[in-house]
Formats: sequence, C-alpha cells, structure tokens
Amino acid sequence: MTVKTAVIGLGKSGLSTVNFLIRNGIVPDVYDTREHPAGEENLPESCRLVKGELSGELLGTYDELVVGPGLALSLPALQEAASQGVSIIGDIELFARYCQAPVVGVTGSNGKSTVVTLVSLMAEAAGLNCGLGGNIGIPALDVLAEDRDCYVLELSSFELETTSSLRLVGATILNLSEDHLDRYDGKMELYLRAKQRIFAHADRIIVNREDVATIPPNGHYFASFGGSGDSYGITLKDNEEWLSVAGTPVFPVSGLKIYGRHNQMNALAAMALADALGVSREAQNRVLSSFSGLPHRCRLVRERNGVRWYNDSKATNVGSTLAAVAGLKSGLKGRIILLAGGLGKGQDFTPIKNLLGHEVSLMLCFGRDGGMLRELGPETALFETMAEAVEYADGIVRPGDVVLLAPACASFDQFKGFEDRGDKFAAMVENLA
Ligand code: UMA
Ligand code: ADP
Repeated sequence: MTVKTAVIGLGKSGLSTVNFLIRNGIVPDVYDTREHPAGEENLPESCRLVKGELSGELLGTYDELVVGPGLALSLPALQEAASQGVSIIGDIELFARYCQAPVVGVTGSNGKSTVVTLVSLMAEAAGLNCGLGGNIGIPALDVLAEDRDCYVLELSSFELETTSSLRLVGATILNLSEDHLDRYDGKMELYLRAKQRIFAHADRIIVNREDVATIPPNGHYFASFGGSGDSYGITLKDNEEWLSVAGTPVFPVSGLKIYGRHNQMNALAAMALADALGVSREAQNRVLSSFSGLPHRCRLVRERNGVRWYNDSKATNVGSTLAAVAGLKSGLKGRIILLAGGLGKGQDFTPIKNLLGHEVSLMLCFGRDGGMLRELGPETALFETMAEAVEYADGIVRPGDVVLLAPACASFDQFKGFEDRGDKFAAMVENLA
C-alpha cells in the first residue's frame, strides 16, 4: 500500500527527506510557508511544491506528514491534520524506521556538536565507519547508508518532538538551560519534556549528575558524568586532575586541547557514549589528545599587543555564555570584555547580570535585544552593530585583557547565522590596524 506522504518545510532536512523518500519509491508533495524556501532550487521535478499558508483541510488528506524541525507542531494546520488521524513525524523518525546499525544520540542545551564530533571521531579512530548527522547541520537521512557500522546523532528538542521509535545504544541530555522558549510558550517544562523523549528507547541512559533536569523522571540511568570521582568523573593522580572511569584515572585533563570545565564534562560524556559503541579506551584517548574544538566555539582568533580575541559565536544562549566566561576566567590576570546581543529568544538574561563587575569587566551590547542586555548594569555600553562594539573594544583594551564574542543570542537579526557572525567578527579582528 502506498502511503500518501507530504513533506512540510523545504529547508535542509526537508530536501533531504524528499530525496530519501524518492530513493525509496515514494514521491511526496512538498509544502513550505515561505515565498522562497531554501531547498527550492534543488527540488526534484517530480515533486509538487505548494507555497504559502498551510491548509489543515489539505494536509488532512495525507496519510503521513514529515515536518521540518523549524515548524512548530502547534501550528493550527498541523493540529487539524493530526486531529484527522494523519501521522506526523520528522526526518529522524524516518531514519529510525530504516536504520539497522547501532546509534547513539545526544541532546542538551549546550555542547551537543562538540560531543557528537568527539564520539564520531572516536568511533572512526577505532576503525568503525560512523555516520554523523542531525542538528549538527548534516541531515540524518543523508548519512544513512548500508555500509555504516554505527551512527552518532545530534538531536534538538524540535527533532525529538517528532520522533517516537528511535532506539539508541547510548543517549544523553548534556545539560539544560533556557533556550528556544519562544517555541515553548515560555515554559521550561515543555522544553525539557521534548528533550527527555531521547530516553524513550535507550539501552544506556547517561546523565549529568550535576544537573537534575538531565535525569529521567523515574530516576533510572546507566552511568553519569560530573566533577566528582564516580562513574565518568574527575580524580586526582599525583596532584593532577584526570578524567576517570569508576574512579580509575584514564586521561589527564592537561592533555585536552579544549579548555574549560564545560569541555571536561563534554569529554566525559563522549567517553560514556563511545563506550556504548564499544570503542576502545586507546582510540578514545587518541582523539581526546588531538581534538582542538569546532570553529566558532571559544576559538582564539588573534593575540595582538597582549590582548586575546576569542570567537564563541556559537554561544547562542545564556548558559553557553556563562560556560565560555568561566572557562576563560580561570587563571586570567586581565579583564574580560564581553560582546553580546542579537535575538534573545525569550530568555531571562539575569544570570549575566551576576558576571558584571566580577568575571566580566565590561559588556558591549548590540543587535535587536542589545537594549535588554544594556539594562543589566552600569558595566555595559550599547551599540547598534557588532562592528561598532569591536571598534570600541579595540580603543579601550590593555595588555592581558580578553575580548570575547559570546553573544548569548541567536544571530538572525543581523547575520545569516552564527557562522556568518563568527566569520565577520574574525575578519574584523584580523583587520584591526
Ligand atoms: N520555515 C518557514 N516555513 C516553512 C519551513 C521553515 O518559515 O515552511 C522557517 C523556520 O521557521 C526556520 C527556518 O525556516 O526559521 C528553517 O527551518 P527548517 O525546518 O527548514 O530547517 P532546516 O533548514 O531543515 O534545518 C534543520 C535545523 N533547523 C532548525 O531546527 C531550525 C538545523 O539546525 C539542522 O542543522 C538541519 O535541520 C539539519 O538536520 C539548526 C538550528 O538552528 C542549526 N537548530 C536549533 C539549534 O541548534 O539551536 C534547534
Ligand atoms: P550545541 O551544539 O549544543 O550548540 P556546541 O558544542 O556547538 O553545542 O557549543 C556551543 C557553545 O556552548 C560553545 O561555544 C560553548 O560556549 C558552550 N558550551 C559547550 N559545551 C558546553 C557545556 N557542556 N555546558 C555549557 N556550555 C557549553
């Protein structure tokens, strides 16, 4: 029996879904509310594309809708279709139906891309043919292939909302802090509920023992990570900190090329997930000693006249900004000048207020919600654009200072995305006379 299928949203994942369905003998109709959907130019001719407002009546005529993560399931047309019995899924659910090899999944407010990259590198170092995909920017269905030994998926709360049968040999919620509240009616419990769906069919549940929101409501889990010596943790050996497993030191913290406590937690989570895939400790350690981080995550752009300029454009929420500041502050003699602003996504910025005058000497605010950040305290200044903030920072820095772009906000008010924002920042800093 053919399943009458429509793909809703023609972005990256929508286009990948269309191609996947066609490869499997299903030619879907495609809907997108935008006038110029991102994937339009590459849409196969056999597919009918309907643009503009979604009609519940029309969508109600399908058996199944594969909805892109950028669209809220609360949209009236999707609700109407669901109430008529139409199955509503996302590309990850399709992946789950077809995937044969073991999969590990990672969600959380911050650190996902770092952890999935570490785990996939570890699997490759052990000689496994590993597919890495999901929210990291490579649609999961694009990496699904018969010769894979395993998969590592980065899963956003949006993707998890439309996923119900994904089996995972290892799953974790890295941490939980405010994000995407504009999609969750301002309610953290709805955001968390979506994230907890990752554990629905997980063999090894791995939690952050310092963040109770990452623990399933029934309290059952296989392993945990955190700063103490239990499970995946940190222990002292010869007065030096080591990443450890069940109290046994396995890798010196000083050997990591990514800095900050948050990255030590990321490394521990990656080890627990790699263990779920059967990756040897030796292969894990090789990756831990060589991985120097992803672009736009706390990367040193330039040291000039004793001033270090860091690009952490991927810090798109308050939690990630706090982690970046904490990571840089340890051992620093000079000041931190923070550049922040953009689209606040309904977050409460108050935790940043506590940094002002302490860890952060001055915050230069910009972008649409820069005014809200400016109001946090007197140690702030407001600019229209990031470029003006960079120029101002250059005028006031002293040797020993750090200038950190960690905006705590999304970038779409003034940039194409976090990469564009980070690239522009790096170019400005490189060009400082
Ligand atoms: N949109 C419309 N109308 C439509 C369809 C989409 O206006 O009919 C808008 C959405 O509101 C959104 C944008 O278009 O603003 C993109 O939505 P999409 O569903 O087309 O997204 P894709 O291009 O398929 O990209 C998605 C993920 N995007 C989102 O979840 C918003 C990408 O994560 C992911 O890398 C990609 O699939 C590959 O699987 C990006 C992201 O920002 C990096 N994720 C959020 C985050 O990390 O914080 C969750
Ligand atoms: P995600 O994919 O979840 O956005 P990334 O690995 O891309 O995560 O990191 C995004 C930003 O979050 C980084 O630039 C860093 O500032 C911060 N970050 C990374 N790991 C953590 C963590 N474990 N806890 C808090 N913040 C983190």
